[in-house]
Amino acid sequence: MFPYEKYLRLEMFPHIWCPGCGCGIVMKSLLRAIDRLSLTKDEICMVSGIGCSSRLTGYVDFNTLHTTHGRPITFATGVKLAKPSLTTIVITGDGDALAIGGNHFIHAARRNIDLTVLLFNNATYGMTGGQLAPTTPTGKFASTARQGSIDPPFDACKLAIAAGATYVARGTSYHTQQLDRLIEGGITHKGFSLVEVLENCNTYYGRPNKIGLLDLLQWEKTNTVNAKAAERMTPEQLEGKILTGLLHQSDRPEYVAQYEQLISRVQAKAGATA
Ligand SMILES: Cc1ncc(C[n+]2csc(CCOP(=O)(O)OP(=O)(O)O)c2C)c(N)n1
Ligand code: SF4
Ligand SMILES: [Mg+2]
Repeated sequence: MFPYEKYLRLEMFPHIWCPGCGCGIVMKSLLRAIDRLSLTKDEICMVSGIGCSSRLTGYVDFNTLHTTHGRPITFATGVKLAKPSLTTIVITGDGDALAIGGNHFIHAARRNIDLTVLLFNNATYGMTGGQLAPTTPTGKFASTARQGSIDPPFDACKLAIAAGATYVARGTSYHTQQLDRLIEGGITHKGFSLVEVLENCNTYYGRPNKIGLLDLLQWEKTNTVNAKAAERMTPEQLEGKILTGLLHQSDRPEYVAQYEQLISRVQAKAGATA
């Protein structure tokens, strides 16, 4: 049995998550990935925004910052610039990262700043009662889309790749072993990493859409295909499927390292002219 307690602030329990919520599954995956990397608690800083998923930083025993809605990447950027040795992980929801925080998401990817963004995509604003998110599939119901959404949803991974992210992966709360590896890969990658996780909000997404918890998990299983397996499939077989696994990895200069070089250059120049 994995010793989750080792990484938890048990005094903060019971947690706020509904029975069956995907957030706990993803948190456990994150803890297993960290354990496999043999990182000490002091070497990690986790920064979250506001939302059910963002509540995670209260429960885990690392350096943690629970910040404001849409701004965890901003705070994490400050942490990383001030102390580059910290492995800095952003815990964020689909509303937090892609709606109110969308601009910060794009520009951190563009800068290729060495953060790992763990994006909990439950296709809704869970914490505030199931409003329409930029990830809610067209036609689905939400508390602000009583007749079904007419909005097309974002693909967070495509957005991150287009903006310049250098590690982009997608997992689900159903495929937990795959998710462990994707998170591990994101943390070890030097540069902006996105790990999007399709997870369930059985309360505020499932209920208005009349989808029970098991069917939500079944959906994650049957509607996703690993990108490697997809290479051997026909367009007809891939129709309607969402790709999971490592979707993109590239190598280009990381922002904090460049910033430190810039400071050294300026200091050397100032020293030479003093
Ligand atoms: C500036 C600001 N605007 C709005 C809110 C209200 N609010 C809190 S959480 C949230 C949405 C959360 O959705 P998401 O980020 O997807 O997280 P989830 O709860 O689904 O995990 C909103 C709109 C807020 N706290 N602050
Ligand atoms: S409202 Fe949804 S996201 Fe929030 S704890 Fe409940 S199931 Fe999870
Ligand atoms: Mg959400």
